[in-house]
Amino acid sequence: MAKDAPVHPPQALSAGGAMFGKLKALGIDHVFVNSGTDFPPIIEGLIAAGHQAVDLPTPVTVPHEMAAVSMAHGYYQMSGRPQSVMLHTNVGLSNGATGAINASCDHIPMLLMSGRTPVTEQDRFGARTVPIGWGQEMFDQTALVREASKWDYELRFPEQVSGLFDRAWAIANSTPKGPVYLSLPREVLCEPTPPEGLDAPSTMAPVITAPPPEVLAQAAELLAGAKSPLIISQRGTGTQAAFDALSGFVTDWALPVSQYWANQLSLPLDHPMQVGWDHDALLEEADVVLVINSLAPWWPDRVSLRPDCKVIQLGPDPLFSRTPVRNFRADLVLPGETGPTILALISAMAGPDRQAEEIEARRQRITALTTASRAAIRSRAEAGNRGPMTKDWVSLCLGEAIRARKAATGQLSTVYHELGCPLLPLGLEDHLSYFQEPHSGGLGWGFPAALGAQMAAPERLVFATMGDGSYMFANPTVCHQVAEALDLPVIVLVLNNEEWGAVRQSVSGLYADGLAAKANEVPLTSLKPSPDFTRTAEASRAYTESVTQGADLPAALDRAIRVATEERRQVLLNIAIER
Ligand SMILES: Cc1ncc(C[n+]2csc(CCOP(=O)(O)OP(=O)(O)O)c2C)c(N)n1
Ligand SMILES: [Mg+2]
Repeated sequence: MAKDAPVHPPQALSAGGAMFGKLKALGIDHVFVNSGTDFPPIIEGLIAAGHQAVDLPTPVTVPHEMAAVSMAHGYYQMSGRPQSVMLHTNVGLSNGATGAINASCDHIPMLLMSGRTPVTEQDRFGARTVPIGWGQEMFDQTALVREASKWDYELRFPEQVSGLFDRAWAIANSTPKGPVYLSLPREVLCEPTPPEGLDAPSTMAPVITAPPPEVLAQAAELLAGAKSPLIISQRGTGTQAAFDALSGFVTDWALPVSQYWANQLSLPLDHPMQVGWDHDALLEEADVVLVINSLAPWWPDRVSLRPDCKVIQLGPDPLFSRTPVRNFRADLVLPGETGPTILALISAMAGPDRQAEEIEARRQRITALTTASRAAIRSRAEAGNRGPMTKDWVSLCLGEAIRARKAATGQLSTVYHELGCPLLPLGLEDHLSYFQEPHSGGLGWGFPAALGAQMAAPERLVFATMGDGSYMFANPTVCHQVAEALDLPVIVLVLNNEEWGAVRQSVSGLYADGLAAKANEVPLTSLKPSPDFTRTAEASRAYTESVTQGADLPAALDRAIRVATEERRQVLLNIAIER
């Protein structure tokens, strides 16, 4: 933020102001804020800190809490830099709770804070003034997000700011990473804070775990000796280095990789070992399965493993200890940050012998399989070029636009997906090119997460693709306002089928021959009449188009990309999708 001329001599900052400098010292660039009447010491303190020329993070005003938390989520995904979020008491926190559940599920570190309504009724600076002081008091405010937090506490005394923030930061960044929560009572925020430690980075280092070398060696032996191996990877490779290395490694050893329900890309979609999503047949014959950071690597009710199959689980929390029931086999576990652990496993594979002939035979078999499946995906997507069109057709066109842009200018793209563009027809190639909603599925995440990602990577093209239901969950007026305020030229694709299609499909999935499967109108799923979403976006001066015919989509995408890159203006395409 802009700093006014320093005022001398500096006054001790209140805890409300001191927090900001501390956040910056911890390496936090932004505080995503939705403020309230408990914020006077925070806002007053922020200005005072500016007057004292304290180095501060950029405060970002976000008019809904779900958007604020999800922006921090997207920012971290793109940059690897944890951010902070500051909300208003219990009511602001409950609006942000779904975002915290999503962040926790996706292992996204962040410092989540909300004010606590004054506990005192009089005779103390900061005490209650208006009826909400009583109305917003809770016995256990933290309970709203405790299950989504790795650690939580309340700031009890102003001199705790530095130490507690160090601890919060170090725990959030420890393996497995995740949100931490601190509540901030108004009276404490009003008190002067001793300066010690406020301008220093954390005195505590995060705990980064790594698998023991002997377990890595065992895993490498298993994988090298496998006749029918399978890798399942849902949450990406963690780092660019691991993304590149995995690609070469699975070619070298002819290891098929399934991206079943993936919410990040682990392997380029045109890679010969990339078997897509439908892995049941390979899984049933597998003798060794390597599960890379996958919460739900297969559908246990549909597919069973061979009794002698060995499963290796790799990732920041291989047993997903925060999930109450998850009984996937784990004969060997490789705990650690995904990127370095993949690299360590690849190094360990230099040890065992290779069955060269077997590997070559497998390579040919898997390559034939994936060549055929890519052709099938493409022709199915092409068949969706109708009016209204299929989501697969939108993915195919978007993928082509993204590759054309990269070829012409070198510009990279990222696609956010929330019931939006399906992964496989996109044909994406790059690390960080794809993010789907976390497996917690708290909708309303995609649009604001894309805004956060665009903030972190202004040089990228960022597409927020989502269903019409998901778009409405995202508080679209809020997201468009933020996009305009922060000059974020995100391209929004609303895949509009005028319904909650996923809910309808879930009914006919469970009751295949049931009444809903045969009904024309399924109760509790219609979103008709569909609002004219272009006008919601135009209210914040977005460039918009409605696309009803599949054949018109490629040109509309070209125009969208031109507006976003040349005018740096947000775009919304309202795309008619068949039911
Ligand atoms: C916050 C939240 N509320 C409700 C749901 C339940 N839910 C899951 S999918 C879905 C429908 C999504 O509709 P849309 O975005 O239009 O995608 P479509 O399936 O129609 O393509 C709903 C309501 C959820 N996941 N999250
Ligand atoms: Mg829909």
